[in-house]
Order: sequence, then structure tokens, then C-alpha cells
Amino acid sequence: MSLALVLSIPFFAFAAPANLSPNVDTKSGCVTLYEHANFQGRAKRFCGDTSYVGNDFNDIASSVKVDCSVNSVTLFEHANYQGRYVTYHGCQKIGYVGNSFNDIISSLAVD
Ligand SMILES: [Ca+2]
Repeated sequence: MSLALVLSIPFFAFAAPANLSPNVDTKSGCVTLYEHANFQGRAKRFCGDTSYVGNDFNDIASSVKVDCSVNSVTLFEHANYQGRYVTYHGCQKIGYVGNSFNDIISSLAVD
């Protein structure tokens, strides 16, 4: 096969068809807990289900930022998703979790 023939082979672009489906982000986003209200004090990020927030963050969170890629996050009073809970959806900045959830969060489930 001559070089000229090889070069004459039509080049087919492999452009993918336009993706008209909604953007589905299957990976879980992250949630940031803050020690104090209005995103003050120490902060810790959690990406995915967390059965225990850790000794460094147990029972201290007062405010929360929920990434837009998160469908929902449920914050639990106790480790292993036990006790009282509250659910927030993505793209939220919660400057104060409220008296009923202040300084009690021990685990969280990220969807
Ligand atoms: Ca707790």
C-alpha cells in the first residue's frame, strides 16, 4: 500500500453525538461542617457517608455548607446514623443548624 493511498483514507471524526440528557453526576459531593455558627472556627469536609465524624469533630458542628453536587445530606445525632436527624439538600449554606442540632452531630449520610 503506497503512502499516498494510506493518506487518502478518509478520516472519520470520532465526535460523540451531542449529549442531550441531563447532566447526571453520580459521584457524591462533599459537605463541610464548621465548629461555630456562620462558618467560623475549625472546618472539616466529608465526602460520602460518614459513620462517625471523628473525635476531632464529634458534637461540635454548628454550621454546614452543602456542595451543589450533593443531592442531600442527613446529619445524625449519634454515630452510625442513629438518633435524631435532619436532612438538607444541595447548594445550601446553613449558618446555624439550630438549637436542636447544635453541638450534637456525630455521623452523616451523603446522597
Ligand atoms: Ca452526638
